[in-house]
Amino acid sequence: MTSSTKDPGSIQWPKHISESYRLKIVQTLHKVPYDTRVRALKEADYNVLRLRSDHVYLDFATTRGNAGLTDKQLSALMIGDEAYAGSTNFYALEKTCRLIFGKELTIPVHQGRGAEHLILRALIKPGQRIITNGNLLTLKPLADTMGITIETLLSDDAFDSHSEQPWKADIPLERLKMSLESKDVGLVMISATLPHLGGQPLSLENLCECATLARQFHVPIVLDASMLASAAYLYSAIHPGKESLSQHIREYADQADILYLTGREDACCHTGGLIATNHDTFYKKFRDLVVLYEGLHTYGGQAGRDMQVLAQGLQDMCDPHYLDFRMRKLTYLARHLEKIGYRTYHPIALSGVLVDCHGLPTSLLPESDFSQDNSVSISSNLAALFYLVSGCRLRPLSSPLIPNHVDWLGIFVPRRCYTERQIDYLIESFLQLKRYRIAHPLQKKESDQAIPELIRYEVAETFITEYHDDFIPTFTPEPYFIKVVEPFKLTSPENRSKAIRKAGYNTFLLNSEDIYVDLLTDSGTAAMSNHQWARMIEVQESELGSEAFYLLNERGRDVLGFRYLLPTHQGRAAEHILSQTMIRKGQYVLNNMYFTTTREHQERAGGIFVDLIIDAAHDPRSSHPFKGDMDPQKLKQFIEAHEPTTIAYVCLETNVNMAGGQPISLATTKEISAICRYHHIPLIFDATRVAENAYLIKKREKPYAHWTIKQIIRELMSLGDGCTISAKKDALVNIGGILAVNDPVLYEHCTTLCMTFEGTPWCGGLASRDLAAMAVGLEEMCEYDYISSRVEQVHYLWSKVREAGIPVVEPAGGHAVFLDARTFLPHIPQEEFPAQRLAAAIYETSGVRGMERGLVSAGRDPLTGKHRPTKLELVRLTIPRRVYTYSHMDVVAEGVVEVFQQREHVKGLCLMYEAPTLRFFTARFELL
Ligand code: P61
Repeated sequence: MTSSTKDPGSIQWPKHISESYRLKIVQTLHKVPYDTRVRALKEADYNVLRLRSDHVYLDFATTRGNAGLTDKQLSALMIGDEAYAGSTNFYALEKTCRLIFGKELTIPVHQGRGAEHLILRALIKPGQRIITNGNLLTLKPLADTMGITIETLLSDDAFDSHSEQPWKADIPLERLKMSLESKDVGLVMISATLPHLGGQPLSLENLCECATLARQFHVPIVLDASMLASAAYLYSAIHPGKESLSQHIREYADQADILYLTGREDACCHTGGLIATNHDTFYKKFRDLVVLYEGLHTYGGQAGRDMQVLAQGLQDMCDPHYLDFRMRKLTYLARHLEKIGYRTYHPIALSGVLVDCHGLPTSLLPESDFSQDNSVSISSNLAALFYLVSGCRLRPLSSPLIPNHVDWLGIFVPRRCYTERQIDYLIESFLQLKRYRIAHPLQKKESDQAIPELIRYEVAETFITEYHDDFIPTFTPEPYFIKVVEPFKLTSPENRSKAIRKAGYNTFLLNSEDIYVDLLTDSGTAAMSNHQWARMIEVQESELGSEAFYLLNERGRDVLGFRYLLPTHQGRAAEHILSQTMIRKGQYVLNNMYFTTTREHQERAGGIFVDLIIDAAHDPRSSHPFKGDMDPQKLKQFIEAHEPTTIAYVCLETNVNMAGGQPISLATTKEISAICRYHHIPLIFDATRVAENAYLIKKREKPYAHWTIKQIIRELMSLGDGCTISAKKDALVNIGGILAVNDPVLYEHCTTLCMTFEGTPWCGGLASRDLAAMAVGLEEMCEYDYISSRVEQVHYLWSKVREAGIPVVEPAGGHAVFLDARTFLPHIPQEEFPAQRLAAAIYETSGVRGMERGLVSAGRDPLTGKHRPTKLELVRLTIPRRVYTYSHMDVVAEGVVEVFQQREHVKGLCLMYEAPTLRFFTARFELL
């Protein structure tokens, strides 16, 4: 853990491999009800490949063109140079091909089949043959149209799902030689992997030998490099050594006279492809043809932006960390399917998992012999059944890709798209599938149609015996899939030691590029949704009465119920305006615990901060379900002891942050509200985490179990006179705040201050697009599927560390897991800042960044100048919304456990520097 106690190089961490990226933009995902599925399948003529994608819940029919982009690819989309000729994006693509494949000459094409078309037109004469290792998906229909014969050479092993042979895409050399000797071979076209075999790879040795042979016969060798990174990755796994993934990619590419690819596989693009070569004669032929079929040789039928995205995607694909995770995920899927009785194809590669339909659990099929009944494959039937049961789409595989005697159902896992929980849903669906039986198998409608995507089926009578209700998985899959990711890396233990020392043992002072999983805060760190982005792009920018302001106003009023709304640039700005407007010097402000910025603004406005939270809140062990509640007795006593007029207002924070993300209850808040109303004391909410609070009310407060999240929020807010919100939390935006009140006079005063400190009252210092994102975020936070998956993810981490015996604040809160540093590090006295030390140690060990919430955060008493006493000495592991997955949570838990096991070696800190206000942000420490 620390450099002084353990050799950093000896740490084998993490054992879990999680995604090498965090989520940046998500796309909301809705389940498709059973009735819709029945209708949709019928409309699609029982061929799942004909289904509309919005009728599909999770789509595992293909890996092509549906990956999550990296953030750099997204920005590449924005720097499209759409010049007709000589676009800068073309030169970027050309440069990338030189760098990665060592090919000097590049021709862009619209996608892979555009490349195949040009290659065939340019290099094959009528009557000649092509030898391949069988990647026929797009090549076969093309060759058929052009009257060209294709000969597939593969060993028998390739179609044996039990054989563990690692190089099933290899061409048997003897057979290649014999074919070449027949003199009519025009091209050898070899694919680096075979997607219809789950992505089985070609070995570098076989490629070298094929290339040598082909050259002896003066036949060009063409490499389909669409999944070259995958092949090179699998090659490195079998030949571990010093060479990097990029070096292996280059070695494969060096063997090819011509290389081509679709950008829609390993490069994770949605369109685009290219041909690359070092041979001028080939290049000239392609250049002459590309203008005819694709576009000019410097854009080849792609928008400038798509060439830039492809260039970026090719660079991104050379990072092995993602492939490590992908391999692990596919292995996990295959192992689990086998465990529940399905036979899968071996070995596992990087396109997907194939289920062998000849080895299915017998219960699934009709009692009569399936193959005698009809000509439709079992996999096509099973795909239709699977869709009906789960809403998920899989791909039945058929000839000519695979021989007639095999029948596989492919689960093609899109890249960077689905989470492990969604894979779990898929596995669970396979389990559910066993409850069904096909009653009447599918029949082909037209006998002549051979293209799998276009075939139509019908059923004589009912397709399945009986439908059982939709199953409810025991876990919550995320209600969104991934659209854009932000890659990150785990730095070395040495780097982390250096970084934390340089940051003065303060996690606020670390650079984000040194962080692995960043749990510093849930503030402004959410992944926004496709809907938020769409609105952001749609709205017109204006600081005077923008449409986005009115949209925000309407949504804000709908969700919160207050009459007047002012946008502010973030939460503390709303607190500033409110405090300055409502507090007279010397007045009390009564709170349920404190939040740093809130208290600071109350005190700066001349207020006297008072904490009236229930006692249980100060006890990390207490499992009181509403530890955020203010104590009504304490409130009454306070009012009795002081005049109501001495109280500026009561401020109730929802899901109290410093108490551990603990909610307030509706029952107690009703009491507090009644007391306030009786004494004419305004009640103001800090509604920053009101949706999480509402979710916990729904779960923990019986009378509201059947209320919607929005109804609970409205009920809660109706008890007060206004609220401040940092929209960077529950409202799912990266910047923004809200001040909302009912009183028109108060609103007018706030408006004036808003104008002075923030911006016009129609923008609050924000861009109109930020208001639009907030408006959509306010709605999204009320969606039950979203908020439950969000809070349940927090609970998952909480349970995981708790089960490992680590002291945490009880019960689980809404936004973070709080470690009790006093119990974790009992040998460090509070004056030596155990929570600060623990946050630093967790970072040093695991790259996970948390935040101190103890003595340092509490600051000094303005009167005595001493540290403010605080019972809670916590480290907060705060989970950003929609950003991390369950796999990341596993890695975090593992890191914390690692520190726990070494805890007695951890020493305290001494404070070296502190700022006069909010010292925790910039304080510096040294090890004792
Ligand atoms: C956080 F270390 N919270 O939790 P602003 N009210 C509440 C908040 O949680 C909150 C604000 C008001 C942050 C950011 C942060 O000491 C710190 O939009 C309940 O950040 O201005 C912010 O909203 C203020 C972290 C703020 C801190 C202050 O991570």
